[in-house]
Amino acid sequence: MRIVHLGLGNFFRAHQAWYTEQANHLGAQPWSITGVCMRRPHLRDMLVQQDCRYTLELSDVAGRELHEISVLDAVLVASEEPGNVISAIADGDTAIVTLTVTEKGYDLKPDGGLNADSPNIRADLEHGTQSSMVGLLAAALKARSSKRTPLTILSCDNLPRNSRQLRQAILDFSGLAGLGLDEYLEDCVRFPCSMVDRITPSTDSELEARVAKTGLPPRAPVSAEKFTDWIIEDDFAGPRPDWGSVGVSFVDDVAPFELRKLRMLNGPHCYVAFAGILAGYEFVHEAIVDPAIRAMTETIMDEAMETLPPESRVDALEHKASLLRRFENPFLDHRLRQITFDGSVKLPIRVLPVIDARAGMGLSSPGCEALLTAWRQFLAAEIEAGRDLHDPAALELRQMVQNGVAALDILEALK
Ligand code: CS2
Repeated sequence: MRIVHLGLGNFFRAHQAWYTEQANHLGAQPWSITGVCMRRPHLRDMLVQQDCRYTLELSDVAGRELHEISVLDAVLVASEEPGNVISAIADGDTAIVTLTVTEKGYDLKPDGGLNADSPNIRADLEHGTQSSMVGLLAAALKARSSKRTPLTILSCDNLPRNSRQLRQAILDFSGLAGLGLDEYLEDCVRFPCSMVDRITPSTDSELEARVAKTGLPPRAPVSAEKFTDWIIEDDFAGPRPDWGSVGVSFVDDVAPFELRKLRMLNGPHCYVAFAGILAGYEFVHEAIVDPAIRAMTETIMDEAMETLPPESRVDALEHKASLLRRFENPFLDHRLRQITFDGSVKLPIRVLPVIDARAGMGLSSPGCEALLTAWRQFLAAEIEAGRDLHDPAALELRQMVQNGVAALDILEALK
């Protein structure tokens, strides 16, 4: 059986590919994964030179170890060959489509539903192309719908109700493009939500040099922490790899886990990144041992914790300690700058709901406010230094920061 994965970034290669490889080692039925790079061919060009294999380095505070991953059977590039991606998804051997295309890859409106004004979506609707992820999936589902074969579509991005939001975006697209997918989706396609967790830095030359010394596949290695977690809503349309035997949890409701992750890990992570860069650090493990940054990070975690449903708070203190230990991992070269990207998309998901929930409880949120201030200061410093703002709203951000607009008002204006 096969999975088609959209978004062949480092996170997928450290997380879902690793789980599937482990499940294959247990025997039973082997699964393969066809990986899809959404835009650039560079990764495909490197991976095909080593038979789609690559090296994964895992680390914790005790050190590093290397693994070879061989679960990919092919790599496609959506921007060059959308037809082949559509055929791979439409193929009867494909039972699951997984995705890691980052928050902005979903082209959602801030309050949910498809953003039909986004340039890629507009282009796909006007010209019948498949330049957006939603347009590509809709075309593949259309191709598959004639045989009405069941399919599971599993989002692995840091979005609340990730697969459910994707389903709505596809339905919206189908309505606007007149594809008539509603009945097929209702009857045959399941969209389980999932919570994914494994800190995965971008590849750097030091990692490449470490791997080059071994006999393992040298190109495009990935590093990640040993810690990993994957919680999936138990709602599949057909078969799945034996992920349950290698640590994946299947649950009725992912929401408490996803809330805890977004609010206690991802929100504070953003603070460590903005404040850390402003203080002159390069890596997460350096910034988190700075006493002032650590104290404020803990405050943000505590504020987040108080907004969680009771079932997610049971082991919250232990959870917080474990998050801080993960941030301290000295063998993981996780650059702060990587986390600063796309702040205008991340903060409304990771931080604003905490501020709103606390306001509803009559509580103030000094930690979250410090986080937003750090973001605003970071943006101002980047503009001052003449650097690119890695953010889909870069133009608007630049203008508002230069006009002295406060962080909360910036986020409000971007809604
Ligand atoms: C990070 C995440 O870059 C970021 O925004 O907060 O990628 C984080 O490392 C992962 O979600 C951890 O699972």
